[in-house]
Amino acid sequence: MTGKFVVFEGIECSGKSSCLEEVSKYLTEKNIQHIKTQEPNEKYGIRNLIKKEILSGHISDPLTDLFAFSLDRELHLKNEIIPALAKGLVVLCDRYLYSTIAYQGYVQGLPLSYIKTVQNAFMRPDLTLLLDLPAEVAMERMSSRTKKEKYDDLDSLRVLREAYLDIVKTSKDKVEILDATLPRDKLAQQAIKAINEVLGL
Ligand code: ATM
Repeated sequence: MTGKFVVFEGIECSGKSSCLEEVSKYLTEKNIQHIKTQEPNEKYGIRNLIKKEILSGHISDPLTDLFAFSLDRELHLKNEIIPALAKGLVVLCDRYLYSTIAYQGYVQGLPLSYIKTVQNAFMRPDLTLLLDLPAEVAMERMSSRTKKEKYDDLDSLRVLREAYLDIVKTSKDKVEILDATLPRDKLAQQAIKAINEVLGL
């Protein structure tokens, strides 16, 4: 039996991580084996490098960013995601392909066709949950943060929100758009409903 690969996508403060945690709790209650993971990933040192050099704004070159995130993805798939799926586990992943298209394509301006060619080398998820949130609400949620990163401004968030909606419009993947303004428990219920469908529950 092979597992299922479920990805959570959305702009900052859309509640991806907490939704992923709620889904994980649900799967644990149901005795469904799974792993929680994220991109960029911590295990290979690339997340720290990306945070320090790229998300801080120290380096700002779209191609460098594309290849840094792609290297991270290749290692992540090979060492973690594919082995977990082969064991029949559900993989819950915070960010994946659409983040690259949204951030390196729509915000940083790399041609979408080029990014898609690079990204086509990677496996597709069984389900992508897009947590859709207006940029203004994300800004409000972000206001208590002291440390801001590269894309934590209203203009970028607006572009990113529209980018995600645009990407899913033409995507052939299985995607559910969830209303991320909902309270945490209601949002998790929507995510669980979509996952149950994919798991055949
Ligand atoms: P968080 O895991 O804290 O959301 O940060 C990851 C950042 O990396 C996020 N930036 N913001 N805001 C999105 C960015 N990112 C890319 O630019 N391209 C990618 O392919 C991925 C996976 C993430």
